[in-house]
Amino acid sequence: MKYPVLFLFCLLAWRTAAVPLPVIFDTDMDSDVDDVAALAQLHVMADRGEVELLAVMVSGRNEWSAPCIDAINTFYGRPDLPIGLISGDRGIRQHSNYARQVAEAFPQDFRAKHEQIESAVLYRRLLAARPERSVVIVSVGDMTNLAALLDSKPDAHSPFDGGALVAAKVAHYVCMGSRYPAETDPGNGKWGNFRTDPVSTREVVERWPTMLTFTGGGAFADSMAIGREIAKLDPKVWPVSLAYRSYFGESKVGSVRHTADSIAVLVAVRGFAPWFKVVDRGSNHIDEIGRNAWREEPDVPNQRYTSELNNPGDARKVAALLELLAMTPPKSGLPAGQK
Ligand SMILES: [Ca+2]
Ligand SMILES: [Ca+2]
Repeated sequence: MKYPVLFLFCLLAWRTAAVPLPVIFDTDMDSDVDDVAALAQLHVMADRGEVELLAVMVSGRNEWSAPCIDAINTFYGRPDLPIGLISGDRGIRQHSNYARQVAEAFPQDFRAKHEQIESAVLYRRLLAARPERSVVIVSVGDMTNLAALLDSKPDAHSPFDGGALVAAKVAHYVCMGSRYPAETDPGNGKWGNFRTDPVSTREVVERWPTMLTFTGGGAFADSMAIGREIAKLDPKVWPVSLAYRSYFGESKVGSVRHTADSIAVLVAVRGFAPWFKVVDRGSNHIDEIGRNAWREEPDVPNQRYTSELNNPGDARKVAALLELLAMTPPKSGLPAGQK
């Protein structure tokens, strides 16, 4: 991919916010590989002063997801970033074509050194310590942990129950899930984030008390696919390259993959302008197997979605930006002796 010089300049000159946005990233980090690019992009945005990354939560039951996350965090110079494990009894285990490979190939100490803590408890501890309406949550996996958070009871961290704690401390929740305006697949497939744990999905969508932005997948995210350039990086140096190569190698999907999770990160940190079209009238309805439909009535003021570009011709530009972010070296430097 060739980037025009002016475009590169615009990317790198992106205005840095005065105060980094405090972000908690909630990911399945198992079946699909776009979670890896999304986490890499958050780290790069943290290096640039746009984001303060507070924690990463794991929403699935694959035992390699957390060690893989720790390996990526370590690569970006944040080896002790807290990682929360799946909360409660719900949720599923999905296979991963990359999580174990990354966890075993790169330095990480998740099982040896990290606190083994459920996400709902970690959310409570982190939210209780932050200012009012300050934290941004981005979920790019199952909604299991967020349902457990809403259901949580007062504890040593906060006298509030989960719903009240979220209402007090969360400014904005950006949720990558499903397709818009509706997902109508009649099958029972466990895909798209809403179908993996539909009970939790319904609970979170019905009860979330602060601004909730949904971002779509499907053709929208396919139009901004990345991975071809990432996979050219040395997989012995770059976890993101090993992840994409492992994913492409075994799944035979091809040399690019959609950016559903990256789009959610971009919207959460940099907002909708200039690319993303917003629909704010209406509300999201989830059926018993986790299919969704956006309805104009009732209009729920704190729900909105984006699943379309203002100008579809910008898809290549957005993809180039996302791929470049995922390929930006850590501020802490590449591992010693490697380029
Ligand atoms: Ca670690
Ligand atoms: Ca995901």
